[in-house]
Amino acid sequence: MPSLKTRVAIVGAGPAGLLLGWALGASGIDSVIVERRPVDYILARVRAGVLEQGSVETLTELGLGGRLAAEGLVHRGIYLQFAGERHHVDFADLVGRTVTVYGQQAVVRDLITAHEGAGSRIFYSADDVAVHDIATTPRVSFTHDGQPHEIEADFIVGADGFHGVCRPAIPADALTAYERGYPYAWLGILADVAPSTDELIYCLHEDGFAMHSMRSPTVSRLYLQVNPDEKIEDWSDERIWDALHARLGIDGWRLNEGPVTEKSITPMRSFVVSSMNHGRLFLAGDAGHIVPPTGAKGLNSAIADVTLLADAFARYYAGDEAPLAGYSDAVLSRQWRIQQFSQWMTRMLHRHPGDAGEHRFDYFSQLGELDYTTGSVHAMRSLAEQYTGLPLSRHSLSRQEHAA
Ligand code: FAS
Ligand code: PHB
Repeated sequence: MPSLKTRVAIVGAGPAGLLLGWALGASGIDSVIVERRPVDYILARVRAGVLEQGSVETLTELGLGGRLAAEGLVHRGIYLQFAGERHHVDFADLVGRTVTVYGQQAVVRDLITAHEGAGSRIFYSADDVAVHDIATTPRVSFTHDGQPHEIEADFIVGADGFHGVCRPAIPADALTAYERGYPYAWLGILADVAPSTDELIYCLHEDGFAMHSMRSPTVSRLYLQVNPDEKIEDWSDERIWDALHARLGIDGWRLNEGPVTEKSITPMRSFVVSSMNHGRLFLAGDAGHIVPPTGAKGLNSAIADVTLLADAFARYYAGDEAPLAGYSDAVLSRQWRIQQFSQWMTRMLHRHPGDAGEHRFDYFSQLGELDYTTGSVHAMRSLAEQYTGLPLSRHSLSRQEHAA
């Protein structure tokens, strides 16, 4: 059986795994990535759309900012829309930070291009991937082109997403999972049409949530709240556009329609596992936590985990073991702030099933929350601080001394 040796064996070539491999390489730390899907499948996945300022800085510092700078759409803020009115929340004015619209698909494409240029060791289309002896002498076994392979490593990183094999390899008595489901899902479309807005619109309508995002000056990305048991084949393009017009339409504004090139329904969950480390196995990204996409935190959390983990490995090999030992605590501390923000945005902006008729207390309470949030500079500053990206550590949270 072909056997490989490396410092860090990474399972998963999504954004977390690819970025970790690249960041480790930048620190001179050898790694091997093992991915079950073919590379074309990974490049075709659509998913997230917004990068926090910190994520843009991380990618740029690692030499991955070329196309991002040329094609990324820098946004000063977002719109919150409710009760027929659209309110702009200007992050740049409020906290001096922006976000960049640059799809996860583009981030992954840039990473794969960089890895190919560097001759990185990435096994795509790997079958029967399994991890072994994660607390002692870690190994990853898999089949590639019909041949069995084994990687001996100092460490394994599970960047294999929510349905991967690494988290389940941690003994059940060493893990605690915290989970919350939501009684709705997102139907998302990509459409070949210029966006009808300059910045993202998050909208609470009596019929449900809707969002207008984008991927470029010629491609729109839009979402609708639907029931979690909906089937995408029951949603014709016409039915989708009708619902988007009904929910997003306001006086004096028009939603442009165009050919729908992709549509899918994504369930929603909040999930965190503790700990993010067992023995010589570490988890990063969706393998360790999931958020509903309303706060645009999934991809950004994965990038934040990798930033912490790559730095911890660099310090470990330089003789300082503390950051690696403290990785899980550092990630989980920040992740619970991310979970809270994502849950807050989700509950504020989605219609709650059962909250209907004249007794729709939740709906009017949400309108009150949105009215306060868009009417108070303090509330908007809190939203802006969280949406544009909380610092990696709590100690750097902004602390404005209260006026005496
Ligand atoms: P990923 O799931 O992206 O990558 C894991 C990789 O591991 C995959 O390539 C998988 O094939 C591989 N893998 C799995 N099992 C394996 C095994 N046994 N062996 C080897 N490889 C294995 N976030 C947002 O912020 N906004 C959004 O709008 C948004 N939309 C989303 C829509 C969908 C349908 C999904 C599923 C997620 C969405 N997310 C969104 C969240 C998403 O962007 C994730 O946060 C992001 O992909 C996390 O990256 P990774 O941790 O690398 O996990
Ligand atoms: C997207 O463009 O896909 C997107 C943007 C913001 C979100 C979720 C998804 O909160």
